[in-house]
Amino acid sequence: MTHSAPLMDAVFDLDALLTDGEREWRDRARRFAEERILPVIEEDFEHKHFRRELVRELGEAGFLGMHLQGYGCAGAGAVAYGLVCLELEAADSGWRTFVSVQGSLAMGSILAYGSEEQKQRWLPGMAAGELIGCFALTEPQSGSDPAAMTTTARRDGDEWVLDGTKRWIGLASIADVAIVWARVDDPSGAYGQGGGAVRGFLVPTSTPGYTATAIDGKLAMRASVQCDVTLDGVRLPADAMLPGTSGLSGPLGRLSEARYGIVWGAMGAARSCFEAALERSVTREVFGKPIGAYQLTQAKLADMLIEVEKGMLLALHLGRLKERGALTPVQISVGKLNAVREAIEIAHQARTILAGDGITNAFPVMRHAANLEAVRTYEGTDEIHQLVIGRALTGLNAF
Ligand code: TGC
Ligand code: FAD
Repeated sequence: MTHSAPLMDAVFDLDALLTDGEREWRDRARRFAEERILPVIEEDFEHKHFRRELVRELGEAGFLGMHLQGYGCAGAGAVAYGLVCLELEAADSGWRTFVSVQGSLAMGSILAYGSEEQKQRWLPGMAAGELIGCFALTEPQSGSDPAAMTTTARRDGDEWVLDGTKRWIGLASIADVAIVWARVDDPSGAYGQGGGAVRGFLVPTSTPGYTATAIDGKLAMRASVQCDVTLDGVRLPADAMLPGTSGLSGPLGRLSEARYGIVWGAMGAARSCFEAALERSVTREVFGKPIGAYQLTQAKLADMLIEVEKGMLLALHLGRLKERGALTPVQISVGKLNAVREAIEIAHQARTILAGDGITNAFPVMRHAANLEAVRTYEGTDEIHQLVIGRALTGLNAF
């Protein structure tokens, strides 16, 4: 499966649009994926195993919070971060998700909204991979509509008391700290408009009343961990609240960061599927010829290549906008929707070329296809992003 990447690079010459530093980040992530993830991923996916020992190695490689400034983070640009997401997701979406949850959602929340003390306490260890963070927004009855959340934070003297349930929280059972989003129960209004503002809280997971249970029975993202979380009278000191944000714009702002990573990452999964299909098309003979010699196969390969390369060019364009501080949430919705939708189509087309063997784990394609169903749903479903784009086009809110 090696000849296709140079072929693709040659078609659009994406390399020429990158800096030396960006290529170095990409090559480092590609090596990490090839040496540390790919040799074990089929086994981990089969046995539902999250390989925790890789977390420190990801930290040593500089990938955790790599796009953040200070506190042990590398301060890399948006394109370099995107390329790392792409290379990790080319191995498995679960590892790109790890980097997204840890770096963009958890560390990103602390850096953007935390006090200096909170940043010093958590960020260096998280950048090094010594500490793990999670981001708890979704609830059993509020996924697409986080405004419907019912988790509360009640002020009791000098303390906060958190009660509620969260669902689908990545890494929650292995995390050291959870960023929990809750509605403040404080009629005085001292902690946000009308006393019902959504605020973020730093919850050390050793706090009594915090319970995380891994969700079993997943047929996607099997090499990563997502949990149900119960918050039962979780008592926290007054300074557990993130001081720098009040309202839903706090968590939604961090989602924008993670969604940006998916714009690149999904193209990694797509590239992996394309490479597997291309390789097979020149080695598998049917009716006396390689299947790649048939026009129908070539049409599929051509369409796959076009969408991978278009997706990467869009990701690069969004990355350059982000580096200029000009990237908008609507543009991110366009990128996320397109990247995941096309990656799913590419995975399905690749599977048809691989045919019978394509349903086995001798190829990565079914694993990517399954993972991409989760990626399609989290960080805003297709429908949510269509509605974001539709609202921007028409000025009419259809949620
Ligand atoms: P609305 O209530 O009108 O707005 C609330 C405030 O938020 C602001 N805002 C944003 N800010 C930054 N980035 C964005 N993408 C933003 N979207 C909205 C908005 O301007 C407003 O600010 P302010 O100051 O006026 O209060 O909400 P809305 O109508 O804009 O949004 C509705 C909707 C449906 C788009 C939003 O609720 C949404 O995106 N829902 C999807 C929920 C979701 O994606 N959850 C993901 C949970 S985390 C996760 O899945 C992790 S997966 C693992 C991984 O990432 O790998
Ligand atoms: P629902 O909101 O119940 O949606 C059901 C269907 O209705 C969808 O098709 C949706 O598009 C559609 N729909 C909803 N509203 C409308 C509308 N107005 N118009 C038309 N259609 C609509 N969350 C976290 O907080 N932290 C995490 O770390 C995290 N990681 C995750 C990892 C995985 C693997 C998964 C699967 C999920 C994760 N999530 C996480 C949760 C994820 O963000 C939610 O699953 C997602 O936001 C969708 O919510 P839901 O599943 O409750 O679907």
